[in-house]
Amino acid sequence: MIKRNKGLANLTAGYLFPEIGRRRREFAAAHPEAKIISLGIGNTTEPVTPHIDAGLIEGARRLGTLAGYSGYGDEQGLTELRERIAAVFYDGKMAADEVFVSDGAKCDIGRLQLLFGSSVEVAVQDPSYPVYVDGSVLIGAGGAWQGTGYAGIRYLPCTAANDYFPDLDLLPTDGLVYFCSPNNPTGAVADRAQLTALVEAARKRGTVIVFDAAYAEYIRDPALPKSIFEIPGARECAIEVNSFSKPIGFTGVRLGWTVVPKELKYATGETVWADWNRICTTVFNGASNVAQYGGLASLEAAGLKEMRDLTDFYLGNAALIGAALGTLGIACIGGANAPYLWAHFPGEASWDVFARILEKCHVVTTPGSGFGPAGEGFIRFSAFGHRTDVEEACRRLVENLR
Ligand code: PL4
Repeated sequence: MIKRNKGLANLTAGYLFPEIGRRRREFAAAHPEAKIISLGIGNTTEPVTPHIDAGLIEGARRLGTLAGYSGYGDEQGLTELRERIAAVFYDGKMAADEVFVSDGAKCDIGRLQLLFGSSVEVAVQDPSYPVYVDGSVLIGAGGAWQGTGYAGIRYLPCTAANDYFPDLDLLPTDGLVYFCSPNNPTGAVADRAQLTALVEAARKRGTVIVFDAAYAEYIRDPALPKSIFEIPGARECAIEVNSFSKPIGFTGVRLGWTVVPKELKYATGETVWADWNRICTTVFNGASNVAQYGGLASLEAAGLKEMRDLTDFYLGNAALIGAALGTLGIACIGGANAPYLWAHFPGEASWDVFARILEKCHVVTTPGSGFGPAGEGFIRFSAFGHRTDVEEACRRLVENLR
């Protein structure tokens, strides 16, 4: 009989977010009267804003006309969109052909593993978005489960003790490090000095940084970098993944991009850019053309204003959650330049706190341990929700967790 992919066999548990959905459904079935509010999965809730929606509608309308119809497009994305992304998010510092439009950051994180194969040593911030670890395990680079983590993954603890920035002496040599800022799940944002140190360390060790900037548009402090490519030397050692999901509510529409600079090379001298182009043209057929017209509209002046207003709205939710946790005396970080808050429940297991909040408040959260061993004892609160739901969730937290 056919053999199972060893990477799949190595995965110990189900993917975190479906597990949260399963526990929520189980609770709802047992308590049909409960009006459950989710501050769990980071899923956008507000309607697509008018100018951007008009871009989507116009994209769909064109497809119904002889002159405007288009079939398969370039796998790398519409030239106009690549140019706009390069201009708006990278100030023209990255060339349009270094921008590869995708169907989302998560999908690109999965495909990126093909560049480096199963023998690369992988490091992740601990805690981190689970796709970095699970994707590495799937491709065979993660190794076997060893109690609290995978043998082939280097977990770089990011805790209050190190200001949520890893010890760079732990970076692998000639390996891969996933780095997310603003961070999911902690909401911590690396400053310029920290990212400069990261780039210097990566270059010294021949390690590639996969920088996940999916929440960059939530940064309000102008001193904080939104892209790794603001840091000198990053062109030689970094790839950036990004997304339209959280800035404009395209979680369901599906649109993102990855930037691969042409200076990034393998030990053998070939460019990573050429291989990424090969992978994209081989196992990807391009993002939806309708989605790309929506993306283009978001990068016009009216769209950028809507993006700012929408991210302000979710940051307003984050402020409410932060205030509620403050009233309860629960220590937390994040929420100021990120849509997540990371709350500490010392001495308690994350899944136990998750269950307590669900039972007492009928509020779904995400257990910190699902993001890595250093997440044990923490709970992530997501700021994605309708304002009335967030207000009600905060009221319940304050009343029932005292
Ligand atoms: C649940 C750091 C959320 N089913 O929408 P994409 O693919 O462009 O971006 C996904 C993504 C990429 N990078 C980071 C992220 O946090 C996310 C989305 N994460 C969360 O609650 O942590 C949604 C999770 C979704 C998933 O598995 O991604």
